[in-house]
Amino acid sequence: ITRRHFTVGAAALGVTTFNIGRARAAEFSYKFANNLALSHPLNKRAAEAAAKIKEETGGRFELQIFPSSQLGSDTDTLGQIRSGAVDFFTLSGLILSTFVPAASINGVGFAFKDYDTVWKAMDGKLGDFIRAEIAKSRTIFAFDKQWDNGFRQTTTSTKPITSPADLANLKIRVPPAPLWTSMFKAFGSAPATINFNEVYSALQSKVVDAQENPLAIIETAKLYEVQGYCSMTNHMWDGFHFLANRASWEALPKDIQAVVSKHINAAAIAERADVADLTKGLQETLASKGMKFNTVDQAPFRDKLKAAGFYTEWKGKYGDAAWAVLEGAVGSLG
Ligand code: X2X
Repeated sequence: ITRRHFTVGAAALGVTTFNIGRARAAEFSYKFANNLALSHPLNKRAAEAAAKIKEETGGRFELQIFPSSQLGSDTDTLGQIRSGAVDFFTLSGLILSTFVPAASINGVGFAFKDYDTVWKAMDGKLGDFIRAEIAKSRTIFAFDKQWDNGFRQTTTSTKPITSPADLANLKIRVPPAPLWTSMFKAFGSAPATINFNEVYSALQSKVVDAQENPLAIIETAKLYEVQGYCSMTNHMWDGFHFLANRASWEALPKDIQAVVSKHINAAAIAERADVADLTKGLQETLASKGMKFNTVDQAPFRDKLKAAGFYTEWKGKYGDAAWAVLEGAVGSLG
């Protein structure tokens, strides 16, 4: 909370400086919030895009980036993007599902086998379907290109996860989204919903013994400091929608909108490649920091979810039409 007030205060100070005579302030100064460390490729590419947008608009548009949940947790920030208190927000589709239920559909357990399938789906019919559902909210919409979070792996402080039985009764942190809780309940775990900005301390203080995230986050959020095992479960692919508050967006002149969307979508594509590059070397890097890695056979994990009725339940929730779009992209899940 202290940090948050500090940041907002600093932004306000910038405005004050302008009032007492700084040469030129941006005509449009828009806030972009996200939950990741500055070192994550998402923030590096967003900063680069911000510089390009500033240049190409002749300084008329300024993108102010607030990393590391500085403006609040994901749950708080979802409220802020809906009200317009923030203008842009990168959010996992799964968390967005608390407002737009269909947006979690790409997170169904073990749906995606690889990145080729992911980007074909998310830049194609499945992504178009999700973006149309988001747009129906009228208050927010998602830019065309999704940013990568990654394939999620399971870390613990206690033991490696080698079979579904290892997940039984595990106190595992999950992000605030029903699909996550449902999936880990299907495994017999004891999932605890915790926003990302509290994950490090929850692991450190042993409120939970486990969490799951892509390697790029395990590295940039330093989760390896508080987790000893990393099991390559690849149980879900998760990505960030670059969300905009519609009223904020419509307040921009068309030429500025065009420059902003061009650079933001290009940054998303660049970020995907960055995450892929970073991820390649991370198993080795994290192992050198002491994490113990293991691979898993996914088949028994899928079977466990099937037997628990997980796929049937979620097919029912999304509806046959949406489920057909998902299966059209990833193959049969039944
Ligand atoms: O909260 C998480 O674990 C994170 C960072 O992966 C998401 O944004 C869903």
